[in-house]
Amino acid sequence: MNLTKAVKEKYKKPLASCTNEEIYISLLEQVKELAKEKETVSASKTTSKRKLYYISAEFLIGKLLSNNLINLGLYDEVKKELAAAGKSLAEIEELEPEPSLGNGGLGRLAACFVDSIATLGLNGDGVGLNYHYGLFKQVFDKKHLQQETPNPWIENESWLTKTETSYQVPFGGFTVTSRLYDLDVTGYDNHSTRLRLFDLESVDESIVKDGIDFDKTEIEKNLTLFLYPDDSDDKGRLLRVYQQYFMVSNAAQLILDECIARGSNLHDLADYAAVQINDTHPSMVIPELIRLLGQHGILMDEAISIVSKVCAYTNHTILAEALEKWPIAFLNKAVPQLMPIIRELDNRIRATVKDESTYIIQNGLVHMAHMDIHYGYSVNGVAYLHTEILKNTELNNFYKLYPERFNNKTNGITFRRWLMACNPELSALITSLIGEGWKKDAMELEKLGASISDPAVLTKLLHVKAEKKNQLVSYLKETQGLELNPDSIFDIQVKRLHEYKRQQMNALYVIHKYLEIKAGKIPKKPITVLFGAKAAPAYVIAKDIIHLILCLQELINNDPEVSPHLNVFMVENYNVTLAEKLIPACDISEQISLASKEASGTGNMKFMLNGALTLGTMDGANVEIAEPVGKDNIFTFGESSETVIARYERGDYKSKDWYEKDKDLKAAVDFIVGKEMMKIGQKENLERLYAELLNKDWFMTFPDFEDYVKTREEAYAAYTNRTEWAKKMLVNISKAGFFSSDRTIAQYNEEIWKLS
Ligand code: GPV
Repeated sequence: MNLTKAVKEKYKKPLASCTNEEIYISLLEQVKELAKEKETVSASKTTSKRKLYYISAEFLIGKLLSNNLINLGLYDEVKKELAAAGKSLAEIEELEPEPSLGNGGLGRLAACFVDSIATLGLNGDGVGLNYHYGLFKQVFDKKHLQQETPNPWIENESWLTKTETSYQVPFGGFTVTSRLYDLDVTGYDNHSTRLRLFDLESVDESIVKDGIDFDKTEIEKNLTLFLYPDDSDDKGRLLRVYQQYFMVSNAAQLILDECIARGSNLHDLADYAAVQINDTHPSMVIPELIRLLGQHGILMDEAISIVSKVCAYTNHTILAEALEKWPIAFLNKAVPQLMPIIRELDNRIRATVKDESTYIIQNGLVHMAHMDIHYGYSVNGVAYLHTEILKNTELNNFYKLYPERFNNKTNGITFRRWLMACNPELSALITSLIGEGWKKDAMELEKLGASISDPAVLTKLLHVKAEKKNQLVSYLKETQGLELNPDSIFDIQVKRLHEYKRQQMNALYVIHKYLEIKAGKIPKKPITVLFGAKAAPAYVIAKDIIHLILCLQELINNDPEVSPHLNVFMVENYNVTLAEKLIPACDISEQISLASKEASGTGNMKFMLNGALTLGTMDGANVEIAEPVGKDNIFTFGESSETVIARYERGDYKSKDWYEKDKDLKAAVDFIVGKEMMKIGQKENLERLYAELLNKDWFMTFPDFEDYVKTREEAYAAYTNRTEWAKKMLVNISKAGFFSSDRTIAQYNEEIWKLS
């Protein structure tokens, strides 16, 4: 790429005289063109007849400029060219809006997967929706409460390319027209693929009023405005059904069109297409494909058997409330054409399967996962422990019916974004030690083990960490006005706010530490506790937990006795961009979900890769991190998943008993409604949270509290031995190779998709 020449042609002036906006737009155009070329090359190179369609309601792709430059091998060159003209690539990157087309882990996983599909040169696309505002932007108000505002990301110049493809999507009583936008996804040093995002032709941004409010009944205008509208009321839930059907009907029409164009007669569809259903949001693709095959003259028996060879389902949670069940009335209203097919699918199960708990329709509700499992050829969990729990507990009734369908695919992350792009300093150190091979084969990171006793390497590693901490300090000062102490332990918990992830337990620790410092017990090394989390707009307790943390931030950081030793910050609007700054700067990674509840976690992998040590429960992928790094290089605590599952089964958990038994815990919990907090915070929020913990504590923070405090102290103590700590960092980095999404995707392909 020759940027100087490109801007000369476009703006008739030298690079040095261009504004950052002009350069950004020029870069965007250049990169888009190059990605498109790679796309054409990849498509012509592929030998696979079978093509993967990864359908997902979320693709949390993050900013694309740097990532694309890295994958195209242009990053260093462009950076230099810009620097020579007195321009900073980092400043230009700041201009790019982040497309927030996902909520959290599930959406980010889908984005990592598309990156790996492109890198491995697999014949596959991602298919989803083009939300205009994506997830809301989070702001904290003066009362220390979360507010939500729209987060527009589509500008005149964007990564999207409008295509000629458009479909009719029928709903009960009306039909809408769609439009496909493509977004090229570059793979590392090789291929490229596409994200296919469907939009609504009649979408109308002007109906968004106050904050993120809009008329939820105006489907013809609102369908692709927001990701996951507030689903706390029936109107929102119904809109969700409309969105899901819009997504899968478009996907199904696209799949059939493409397969026919590539030579399929539809009877052989399974030779041409594999569909991965990313959790249950795209589940209606099963009846929709059956319906469309029917329109092509294929009878029900055969259509069902074809679709069952095409569709595979990934489960991402065991939380009962997250397993989607739609009222028949909703489906009858939104998509009446699907209900007879869903009934037929259910009747066939009723005729052959005795176990009623597996039926698709029960008590007026359609169980989406049940449909996926009966009519898909593969069911996978996302980490070893999670898949075991699915097989032995949550989905045991299905496992007994179809043991051969169940398999595990432990999640992974793309090392391009989560190491090369966000931490070039560490990447360079790694390359200087073991060469470039790790960039294509992440398992080569194991070679770092050879440097474990090399003091010069350990010193460099600590220097990189210190440098990343300094960069974070400047960034948060500039962008959010936060004052962090770079010479403190950075202890970070960033992820969606959810009770099962237990940010409240971390906050209780903070209170405990505050009380200790007040009583004169000073920590050896200052501690900075960082949180980043959005709460679903209608999730009351989650918002109360944010309130608690923001009040603690106010109290602690302004207390001259405490703030030299302990600081607390909640960064505003945590998103992919912030994650890329926070993760490389982290010393201790908080992965403290209640054992059995976090299906996998993927932040845990990103932190490990960047040399943070995990403080975590034996949950999700933490289990698979603990195994290879060994007990000296991770801090685990808390009850086992067996103990937790058994207590839920007995149903005899009483949080108050634990509270009465442990005086430190009691003091921390009482502090929530004590006079210091009441002065800063809102009585209603604090009292509600206090009552919730004392009377319910559904995710059992109290039984784990004592061990959590003890283990966290051990981690802080270990930190003071810098050489030993650096060794632990190095072990973590060297064992991270398994968590590359290239490995995950290779396994999906070998065991599920079987693209040649
Ligand atoms: I279901 N996950 C998510 O982010 N959103 C969802 O709607 C559902 C699951 C997450 C899980 O909570 C994580 O444990 C997991 O790592 C991630 O999906 C990717 O599998």
